[in-house]
Amino acid sequence: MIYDKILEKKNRGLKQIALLIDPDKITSGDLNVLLSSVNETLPDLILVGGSLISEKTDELIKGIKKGCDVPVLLFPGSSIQISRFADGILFLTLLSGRNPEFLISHHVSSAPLLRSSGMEVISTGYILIDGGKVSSVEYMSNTKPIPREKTDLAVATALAGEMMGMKMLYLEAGSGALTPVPETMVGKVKEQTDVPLFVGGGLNSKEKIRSACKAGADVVVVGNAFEKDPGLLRSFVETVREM
Ligand code: 1GP
Repeated sequence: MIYDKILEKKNRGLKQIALLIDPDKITSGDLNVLLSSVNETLPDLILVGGSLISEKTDELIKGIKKGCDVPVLLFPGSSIQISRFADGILFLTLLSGRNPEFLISHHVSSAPLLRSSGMEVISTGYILIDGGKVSSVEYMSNTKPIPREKTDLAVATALAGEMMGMKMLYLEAGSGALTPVPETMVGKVKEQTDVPLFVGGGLNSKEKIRSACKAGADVVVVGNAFEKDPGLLRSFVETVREM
């Protein structure tokens, strides 16, 4: 099971890196470059998802599965972004928001399909933090992010998610965030919770990745930086392995 592996690495104190691929943003040329780099560097996870529904998702996942053995998890923007070709799904609940669509509606709509697909479903508390500009998540979900300085609110939200039984937590500054989730916030959430902690949004340099890991992220997620330069994968994976 993918979750067991994530947990096991976390418990051994190993930092992990997930490569996020947006089906609408990747070209087949870039995918080939990325996949050959994936096979050399072996990131821990590949996440597939974006803000819009893409007809390319199935083909993209089939291509990834054919080209490498890294587990592929869906990172869906809504219940209709599900592909049965993935190994599993981050079953996201947008805990920072107050929009019932993203707290329960999409879950109900997609549950029967997920059950029949047989894919691994990993319940994940998704917490949006202000990353310095309006993110796609904020806009599409019609919810407000937690302000950057409200560490106590982020901690309380994360705690609530863990108490509700969520198996992982995800602090998200939004794709292309101007500033990643503040280190103090990552640190405090880490201090107060036990489940694996994902951190993503705006992690576009080795320094930022190192800081997120040091602050307490168990898994760092990178999307944009690889879209701009697939060649960065190697140095980012190496940075995480050196932690
Ligand atoms: C996943 O949204 C992030 O959490 C990815 O952010 O595209 O900025 O790396 P970037």
